[in-house]
Amino acid sequence: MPENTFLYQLQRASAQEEALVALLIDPDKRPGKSWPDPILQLPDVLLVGGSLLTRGRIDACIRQLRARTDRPVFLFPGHSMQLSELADGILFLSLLSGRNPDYLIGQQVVAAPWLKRSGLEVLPTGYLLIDGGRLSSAAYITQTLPLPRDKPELAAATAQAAELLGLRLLYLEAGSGAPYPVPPGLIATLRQEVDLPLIVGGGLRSPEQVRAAAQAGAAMVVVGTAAEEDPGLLRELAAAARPSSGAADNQTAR
Ligand code: 1GP
Repeated sequence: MPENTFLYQLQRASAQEEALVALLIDPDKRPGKSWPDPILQLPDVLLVGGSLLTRGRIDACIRQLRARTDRPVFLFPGHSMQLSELADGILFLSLLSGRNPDYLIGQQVVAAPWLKRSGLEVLPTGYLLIDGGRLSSAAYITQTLPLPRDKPELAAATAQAAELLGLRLLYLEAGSGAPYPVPPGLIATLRQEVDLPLIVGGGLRSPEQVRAAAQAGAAMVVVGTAAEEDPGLLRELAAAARPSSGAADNQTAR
């Protein structure tokens, strides 16, 4: 695995108790230009996308981000309409927790010819919705059921299928703005059962929750809503994800 890939960074993070930090930028909610510049230096990667975009434009959002930060930008597409060659890479998601063929393979077929030519780093990712305490936009838009949060054996079987199918990452998603993030116990179970880096997002609002996810085995935590509401909070959340580098970040980001 070439060391300059983002997949390599995730694999390395997977072996540690610290986690990388992703800031999710939904162009509908808070466009690229409205983020304070120092905040955009904090995450290891910027994810751009959303379950449904009504106004925001991916290209315009990435251009705004590029002008203000050198952080890598990866697409986190809710749909094959959310592609852009301005990004560095893409989480190429297959919604394995659901049984909607369009999100398991249909959107991917539409996107594949473009992606093959794009030069983007493609990260084959099993996407698992986990019940976060309310109906999420992702579950509604895809018309799929999330995995129960108290049945880690179901999530583990799904994760093992992802690994055996050859996917390289798993994204455990409680849903944007979820009342409850993915339970640390469930993260820990998957960490034991599969040898894939785990991305964990949805409902992470406090340093304690972020720390618990990192300690349970997340290779990367994703923060969206909490930072949209209070961009300054990202500094604390990033320090909780990777305490050994938190102090340095605090100094550069002020
Ligand atoms: C959603 O995991 C992300 O896809 C982020 O969720 O907005 O709750 O941080 P939040």
